[in-house]
Amino acid sequence: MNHTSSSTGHGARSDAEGLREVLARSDFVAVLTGAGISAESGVPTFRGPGGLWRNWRPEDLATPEAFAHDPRLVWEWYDWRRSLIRKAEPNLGHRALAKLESRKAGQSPLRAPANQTPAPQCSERPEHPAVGQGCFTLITQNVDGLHERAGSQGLVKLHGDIWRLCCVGCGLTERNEQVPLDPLPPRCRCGTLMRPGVVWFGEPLPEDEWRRAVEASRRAQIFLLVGTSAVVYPAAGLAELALAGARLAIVNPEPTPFDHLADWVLGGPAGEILPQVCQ
Ligand code: BJW
Ligand code: ZN
Repeated sequence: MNHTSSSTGHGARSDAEGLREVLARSDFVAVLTGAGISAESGVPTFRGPGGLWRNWRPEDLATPEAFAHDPRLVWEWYDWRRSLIRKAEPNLGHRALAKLESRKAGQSPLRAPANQTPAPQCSERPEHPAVGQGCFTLITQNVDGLHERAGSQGLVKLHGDIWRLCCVGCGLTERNEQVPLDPLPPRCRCGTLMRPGVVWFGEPLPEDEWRRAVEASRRAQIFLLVGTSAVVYPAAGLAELALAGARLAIVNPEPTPFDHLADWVLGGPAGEILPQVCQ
């Protein structure tokens, strides 16, 4: 189905063609994705029909207190999710964003002409500190690794990575792709339990990732909010930051709290809409 009708009730546009043109013309593009972009890969979302929080309470599974109280239960839940994610493949939505990133890196306004030494990318210039690859920044709340597997390079990961473990005591992190996991979390060499390397409720976001996300959102000319309910902060606040100078576009089959502020609301699945707008 082609989601290209003209406008929504509150005046936002819904034409994929118009958004495609603006994305193609913009030098600074930021995208914030959430669980919905992986839904078509078979990874469950958190909220809404079929969402994880329909069957489990976040405070029992996604807080440091929950892990301290019942590490085995939390570990089992993450083991189950890892087994679902292991079977999943990146979909057309992930791939469209990776393609747009590589196209934007090629046409960066900071790039030197072909016969000169290449200019440093945004991240190497003091006036354009780390914003990812070229002037396109993909920020994700997802921990599933599907953006990386689709080829995204300069990804900003706000909520960590389900394929990493982190020591509760000394903070050491390590990659771990074992599926299934052992029934109990392993101990770090310092003797403390390892936990999933993700950000739980009540925990701060990784500092460097957050700084990159804020910079990219402030600089953006167009900010895309894809597959997120946009209710979890501080991530959702990036759209508010961006709105000071950027046009906002939303890709989501369901309404979000930002729809009334958006220039585009494309109401449909990311796997259908992103390939149309990221061409
Ligand atoms: C499709 C689709 C398709 C379907 N195509 N779309 C006010 C009150 C109470 C608390 C707070 C408050 N303000 C802030 C807080 C704190 C809290 C918070 O925001 N709570 C709110 C929920 C109320 N935030 C935090 O605690 C954060 N930390 C913090 O604030 O720290 C402060 C601090 C500072 C200094 C020191 C100490 C602390 C941390 C938040 C961490 C969130 N963690 C989780 C789990 C991550 C690990 C894991 O995966 O297990 O992150 S919760 C969960 O929600 C996960 C997600 O990344 C996050 C966002 O969800 P997302 O991605 O938006 O998914 P859904 O399911 O909500 O939405 C999916 C959407 O897709 C839907 O809209 C669908 O319609 C759509 N969709 N199919 C496109 N095919
Ligand atoms: Zn340790």
